[in-house]
Amino acid sequence: MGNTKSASNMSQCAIKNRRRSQKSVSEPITLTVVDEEQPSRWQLSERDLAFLSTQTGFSSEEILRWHKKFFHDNPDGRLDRVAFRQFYRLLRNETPERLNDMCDHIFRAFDVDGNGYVEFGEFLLGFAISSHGDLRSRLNYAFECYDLDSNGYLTEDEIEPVLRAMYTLLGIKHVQDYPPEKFAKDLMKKLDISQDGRVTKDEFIHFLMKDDIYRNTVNPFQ
Ligand SMILES: [Ca+2]
Ligand SMILES: [Ca+2]
Repeated sequence: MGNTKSASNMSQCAIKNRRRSQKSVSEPITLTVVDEEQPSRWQLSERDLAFLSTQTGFSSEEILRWHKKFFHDNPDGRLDRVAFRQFYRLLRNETPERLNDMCDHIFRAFDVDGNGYVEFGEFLLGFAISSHGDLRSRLNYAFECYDLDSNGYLTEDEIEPVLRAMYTLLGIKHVQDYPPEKFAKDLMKKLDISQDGRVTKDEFIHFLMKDDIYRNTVNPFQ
């Protein structure tokens, strides 16, 4: 690594439980890379690397490449919404017109601690899980995209605008044939088993694990 900084100055990985919906059975462990003293000159220790590698499945070399690119493009080590759009767009083969609206919802899913920024650890873990994770893990991230107020439940008025962004992402042309508000109503009926007007993460994941027709439109992480 060639890193001569003392261990106390190096980045520290802090494992945090997600702040949302504590009862889900599929809560992923996540991490934040923190260096309060020198946020613009973060370094990854061997320990950080090993931890990130275990969590994401990326090799140390891959993580170092990500790290270099991330900090080159974002010297303060974190992405706000605008920077997130620009960086995330590099990874998805979509035009900005299709991706931008959905990007803001994906941002919310990646910003696990809800501080308004996606830090390097959040980004790497979010990207790894949402693109390479198993279906349950990807749906776990998808749920966070829909939970606009991050209270652990979905309501119909949260589902509709995110579906609208999904229509744009998917390039669905004849929106009037099956408008997002109608889709949201139908989806809500399928999801809300207990019929109390709100959908838990377990209900969301359970239904979409089984129904690939709905899933193909609902899940941004195919
Ligand atoms: Ca964050
Ligand atoms: Ca909610």
